[in-house]
Amino acid sequence: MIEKIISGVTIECVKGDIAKQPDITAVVNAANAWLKPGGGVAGAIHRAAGPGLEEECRPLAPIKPGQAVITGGHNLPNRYVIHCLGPRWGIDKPEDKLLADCYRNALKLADEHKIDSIAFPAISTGIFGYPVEEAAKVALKTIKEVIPTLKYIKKIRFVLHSDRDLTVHEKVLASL
Ligand code: AR6
Repeated sequence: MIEKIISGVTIECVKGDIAKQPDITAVVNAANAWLKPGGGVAGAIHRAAGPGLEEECRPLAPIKPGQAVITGGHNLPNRYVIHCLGPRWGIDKPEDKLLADCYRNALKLADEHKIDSIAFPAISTGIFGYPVEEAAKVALKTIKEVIPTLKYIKKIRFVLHSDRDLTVHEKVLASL
């Protein structure tokens, strides 16, 4: 686990499960356009949240790549879920702009809801095929750019699923 403080906001990278972050107010879902339970992060979040989440999501769908929408956390230990649709590598272009939009829009939405802490998975780097190091650079660069505009968020956590993804994000964070 490493952390870095930028303009009073703590950014940290941990290995773990995005659905098991009880000390965080909002967790981010790497969603599909229809906001349905799927594999990976979306599967873990919907399983832990229960069917009420899918029900709340239905009228909000479909969403576009780069977009973010907010719901309650239902049976998750978190008050909110922010659902982002990442770009599919090689399909939704330009991938870097759309991925940056996810992080920017999620942080903006969280701050509008006076959320103090938010946890992100590595959006698009699983089923959507975005190379993890490229994705980590886009994610952390965008977060650094957005931080000066935030009023309420004090903690931003990356929850990585593998040792390799953790190492990549730690390296990019250290070089920020
Ligand atoms: N906690 C944290 N990270 C996880 C977890 C977890 N429980 N499970 C997987 N990861 P993905 P995407 C990592 O595929 O690429 C879904 O089916 C995973 O190893 O969840 O944006 C949706 O329905 C990878 O590094 O999201 C969409 O159709 C990262 O989280 C599609 O997949 C993202 O992997 C979205 O694809």
